[in-house]
Order: sequence, then C-alpha cells, then structure tokens
Amino acid sequence: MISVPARPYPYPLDPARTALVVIDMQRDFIEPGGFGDSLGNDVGRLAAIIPTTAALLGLFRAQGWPVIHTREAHRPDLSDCPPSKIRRGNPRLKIGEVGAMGRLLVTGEPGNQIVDALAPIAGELVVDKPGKGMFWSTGLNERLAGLGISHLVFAGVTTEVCVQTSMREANDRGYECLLIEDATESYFPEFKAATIKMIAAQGGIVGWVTPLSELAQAVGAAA
Ligand code: TIU
Repeated sequence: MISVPARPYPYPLDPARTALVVIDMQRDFIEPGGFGDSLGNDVGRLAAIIPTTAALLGLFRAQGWPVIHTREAHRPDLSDCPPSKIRRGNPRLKIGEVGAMGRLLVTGEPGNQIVDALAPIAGELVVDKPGKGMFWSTGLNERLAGLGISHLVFAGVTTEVCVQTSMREANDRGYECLLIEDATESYFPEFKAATIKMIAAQGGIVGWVTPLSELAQAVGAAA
C-alpha cells in the first residue's frame, strides 16, 4: 500500500487495484458554444485544469495503472435522454440542437469529444454516460469488478455536478475514492470549495482529497 497525504487523513492507495477516472473533460463543457455555455456558464474557468489533469494522466500511464475517461453523451435519437433533462434550465440551445461544435451533448459530435490535450490512448476505457453519475446506465461497475479495481482516483468537471455525483455513486458501491483537487474545476469557485469540504468532512464521508503534488510524491517515493 502507498500512503498518500490527504484530507481528512492519509489515503491508503493499493497500487494493484487503483484506477484513474477522468470525468467529462469534453469540449461541450470547456469550450464556448457547447452545452455548458448554453446553460449560461462562464466556460473559461475550466480549461485551467487541463495541464494538471494531463500530468495526472501521465503519472497513471507511467505506472501502467488503468485509466477510465467518461463523457456525458446521448444517443443521436435522444432515446436515453429524459425530456426533463432537455427542458431543464430553459437554455438558449437544448440538448440535441446544433451549436458551434455540432449537436449538443450527442455522441460522435465534435463538441462531445474529450479535449485534444487529454485524449484517451489505446487501451484506456471510454465510458459514455447519459446521466451525471458514471454508474447510471453504463455497466461500469461490472467492468471495474472485472479489472479487480477497489480504489478510484478522480479528476474532471464539474466538481459539484458530474464529479461529485460519480464519486458518491462509487462510495456507495464500496470504492475507496480520492479526489485530486487541482485536477477538478467548477463554473462556480464557491461550489468547488464546498464540494471539497463536504467530501472530506465527517471523517471522509465520501472520500479523500489531495493535490496532485502529494500523490506524485507518494507514488514516486514508493517506486
Ligand atoms: N452543468 C454542469 O455543471 N455540469 C454538467 O452538466 N455535467 C458535468 O458536470 N459533466
């Protein structure tokens, strides 16, 4: 086991059973003209975590540990998208409508792709999810069980929506979860800060939180 300095106490990382999950680092959330923009958000904030997330990916790839990328994505016929989700927020452009990067939040469209700097490489799992959480309607739990994964390290966007939902779903399924705080971001800085606090509060009710530097140092020292 590798002991990673973290809050609320050191995270016990099992090198043989740990995977990285990068949540929804898609153009639809990070670039102007996508889904995040259509909801009225300032999307400029999110690109700032791309370098840290790339370094985190590099760390896992160097160790040969599994990497999973998720995308919030719907089928072109929107049969997996509840009408309530399409209506919600009364956006300028709705899910499935054509924006600057193709149809919003639809699989295969340019805007639905992961940003180039964080593109998946051969052998990495890419999971399309119709909801905020990564387990709903994806079959991911069975795939992780097949890989023998018990520990999940989280990064991605947005902290309080898809990252937190996925982390809570993972916590309820028995995974030991660590959020890398400088590899996640929100459109709302106060929501990111609150999410980090609520994850680590109550003795780590949802999991652990630490910056990439602490993980990198702990893994390097154990090598
Ligand atoms: N709106 C918002 O903050 N997030 C989402 O809709 N999806 C994800 O977080 N990926």
